[in-house]
Amino acid sequence: MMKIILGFPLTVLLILLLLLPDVGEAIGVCYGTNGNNLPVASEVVSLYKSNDIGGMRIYNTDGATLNSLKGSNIEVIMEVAEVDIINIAKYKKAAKGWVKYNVINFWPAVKFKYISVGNELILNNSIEKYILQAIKNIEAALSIAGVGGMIKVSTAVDMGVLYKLYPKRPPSRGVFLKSAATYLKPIIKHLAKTSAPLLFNVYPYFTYIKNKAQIPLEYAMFNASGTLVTDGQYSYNNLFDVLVDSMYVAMEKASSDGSQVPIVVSESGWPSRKGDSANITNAQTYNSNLIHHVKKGTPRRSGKPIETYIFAMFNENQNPAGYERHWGLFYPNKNPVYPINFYC
Ligand SMILES: *[C@@H]1O[C@H](CO)[C@@H](O)[C@H](O)[C@H]1NC(C)=O
Ligand SMILES: *[C@@H]1O[C@H](CO)[C@@H](O)[C@H](O)[C@H]1NC(C)=O
Ligand SMILES: CC(=O)N[C@H]1CO[C@H](CO)[C@@H](O)[C@@H]1O
Repeated sequence: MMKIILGFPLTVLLILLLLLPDVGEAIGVCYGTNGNNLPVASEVVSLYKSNDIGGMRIYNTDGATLNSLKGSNIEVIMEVAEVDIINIAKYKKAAKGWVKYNVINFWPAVKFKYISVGNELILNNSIEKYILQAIKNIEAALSIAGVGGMIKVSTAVDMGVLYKLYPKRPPSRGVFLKSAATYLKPIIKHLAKTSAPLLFNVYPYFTYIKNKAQIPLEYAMFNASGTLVTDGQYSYNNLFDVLVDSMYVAMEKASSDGSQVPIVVSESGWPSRKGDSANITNAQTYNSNLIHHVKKGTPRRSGKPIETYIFAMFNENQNPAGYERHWGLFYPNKNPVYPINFYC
């Protein structure tokens, strides 16, 4: 009898614990620095902490940022800048230097999770042919430094690498453009071998504004209960899942072991001003729904949370004029553009 009386609340407690969200696990925010009025790095890191943002993507190797991140427990995606890629691909010594200076100097006080060799460099770029070798040289340098396999190395791609995205093609017909496949096939094969994810910048916003006649706004913002597209056994009620699953299919087609490579959503967001369907309500709706949605995975990877980084932390006044200056969750004065809860 006693056991049952004691056991009951314990069971309830356990169930409650299981129901608790894995706080801050899957959500990060991109710290873009294309503004001349942004807070200093130490204040930015404090802002991440006070908002329980557990991940940060940075597009540089700024020493002040890395020093501020020490001991913060924030997981970091750091970038190998475009200008450094060719050297790092050509010279193992350059890779070793980069790793020593930017990683080992701060490790393990800074929790580097991924290193992205470039951002959106596949297609139309003379550097794309160096990306895989740069990935390999950075990995070798990490190994020599004793942290091999602890920090995964990858690259970030945009939606432009996919051939005729939805609404032209359903996810099952997802495939890389030929010119992108040349570079991505060996990269995917390599990522499967190293158990690293592909970093994918996913913007339902762009697909929506280009196809408004076919895609009602609610489907772009996770706000629809109906079906946007039925694709064999899979049924989609939002555009984000369509785009991510198109990429999964393309990766499977590109390499026999492509299905082993997970996707990390390395950017996604919605502007709050100065663009088609860009206002605070829509941005808040998209980003809060995104935070909840990614816990559930996509139809083709159901139940598998997608690690996701929202673009971006701040409105950046040195981006091209228009909506590109209004992706931020915060104004440069650190006030929120709209309330958003990173707990789910
Ligand atoms: C390459 O760049 C040109 C000019 O900027 C653009 O028109 C074209 O769509 C791009 N191609 C791809 C595949 O991104
Ligand atoms: C935001 O835009 C949507 C249409 O995209 C519109 O329905 C809504 O009223 C707008 N909200 C505000 C606050 O302007
Ligand atoms: C119609 C509808 O479902 N609206 C919801 C869209 O998403 C926001 C943010 O989660 C909700 O507050 C709305 O109720």
